[in-house]
Amino acid sequence: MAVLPIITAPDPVLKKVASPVERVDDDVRRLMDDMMETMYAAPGIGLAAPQVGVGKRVVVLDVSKREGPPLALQMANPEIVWASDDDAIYEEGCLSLPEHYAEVTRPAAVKVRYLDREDEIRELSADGLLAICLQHEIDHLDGILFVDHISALKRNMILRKLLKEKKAGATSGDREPAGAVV
Ligand code: GNR
Ligand code: NI
Repeated sequence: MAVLPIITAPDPVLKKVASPVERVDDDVRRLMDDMMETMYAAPGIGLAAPQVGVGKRVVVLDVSKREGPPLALQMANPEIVWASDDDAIYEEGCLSLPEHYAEVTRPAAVKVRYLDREDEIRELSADGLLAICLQHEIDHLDGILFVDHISALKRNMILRKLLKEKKAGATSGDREPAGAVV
C-alpha cells in the first residue's frame, strides 16, 4: 500500500471525464487500497481516482470520521440511479481545493449502483453526509469540483487563490519536481 500525492486545482487532470473500469481485478484492488491509505492519511472522508492522477471511475469513502466503527466503501463505476426531490445544503471541502469551503446544495438522498471489490454489482441507499460525499466523489469522475456548484464569483476567487499559491510554490524550491522518486 502507498500514500499517493493528491493533485490540487487548477489542474487539467481534475477536469477530465474518467473511464469506466472493465473489471475489478487485482490492479483495481491495488488502486483502491492505495486510495484508502491516501484518504486516511490526508485525512479525508472520500477520494476519487482522478485526485491521484488516475483517470478511472474508482472512488473510496469513509464518512465515519473515526467516531464509531469505520465505514469503508470502495466502488468502481458508481452511478446515481435515484436522487431525492428534496435538497440538503452542506459546507463542503475537497482535498483538491485545500483550505477552501463553500455551501453546496445537492439532493438530500441518493441510491448508487456500483461494482464492489469482488466485481459484484451492488446498490446502496444513502442520506446525510454519505449521500453528499457519494455525489461529491462521483462528480470528480465527471471532472466536476464542488466549486462548479457555486457562483462564478466565489469559484474564481478560490481558483485564482489556488493558482497563485501553486505558482509561488513552484518557484520557491520547496517541492519535489514532478515524477521525483523520494
Ligand atoms: O474530506 C472531504 N470532506 C468533505 C466534506 C464535505 C463534503 C465533501 C467532502 S469530500 C472531501 C474529500 C475529497 O476531496 N473527496 O473528493
Ligand atoms: Ni473532492
